Amino acid sequence: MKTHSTFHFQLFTIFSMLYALCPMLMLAEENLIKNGSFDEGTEYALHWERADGLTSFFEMEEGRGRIVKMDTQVERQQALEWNRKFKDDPTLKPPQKKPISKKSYGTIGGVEGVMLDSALIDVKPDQDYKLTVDFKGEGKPFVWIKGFLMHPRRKVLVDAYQTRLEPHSPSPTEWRTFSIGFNPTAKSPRITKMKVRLYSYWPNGLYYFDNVKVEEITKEEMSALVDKRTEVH
Ligand SMILES: [Ca+2]
Repeated sequence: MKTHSTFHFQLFTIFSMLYALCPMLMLAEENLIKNGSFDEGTEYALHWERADGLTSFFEMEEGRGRIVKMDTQVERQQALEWNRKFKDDPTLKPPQKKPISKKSYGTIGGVEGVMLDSALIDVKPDQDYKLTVDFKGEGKPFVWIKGFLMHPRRKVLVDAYQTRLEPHSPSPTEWRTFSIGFNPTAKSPRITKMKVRLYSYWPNGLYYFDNVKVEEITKEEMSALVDKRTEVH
């Protein structure tokens, strides 16, 4: 009998612990973007495109671990050439940045902009999502959600949906958190994959990103976010 009750007590303890852990486990699984904090990985952030070391950087910041920094004040030809070389061989050493004026439109920020993509994730049909990002910088970036569908004949993923988060009141020095709600399949039901694209352009300067998160939300949370978005614009 004694053994029996001990056994029950142990079961009870195990279930209580699991129950207490449950919200933590759910929170830990909530972010659909792999390595949204950029902290996983040794030399560079796993599950993200590689930063090229001239226009985009993985840097460490106290209290945040790894973050993404973008510099859009890089002479355009130099940035484009380096980008091509780096894609062919990411072990090459980045070149010294050529001096260029803050006001010049001959920068990468004046034309193409600087971008960095997450890995692709699955899209659920008719699911509302929330995109959140921490940001500070000298201008307003865009954080895109790019959606893709499988081309029925060519069997390749085709770009077919996009929406973007544009921080309404970013600060150059203080981290702030911004969110939007979105639903990739509301108007494009065949979308099956999506990714996040961090993007900065004008004015020329420095842009910083951290804690990129995409999570599933309820219809109620979605309406609240839509209302908030309408108020801002
Ligand atoms: Ca981080």
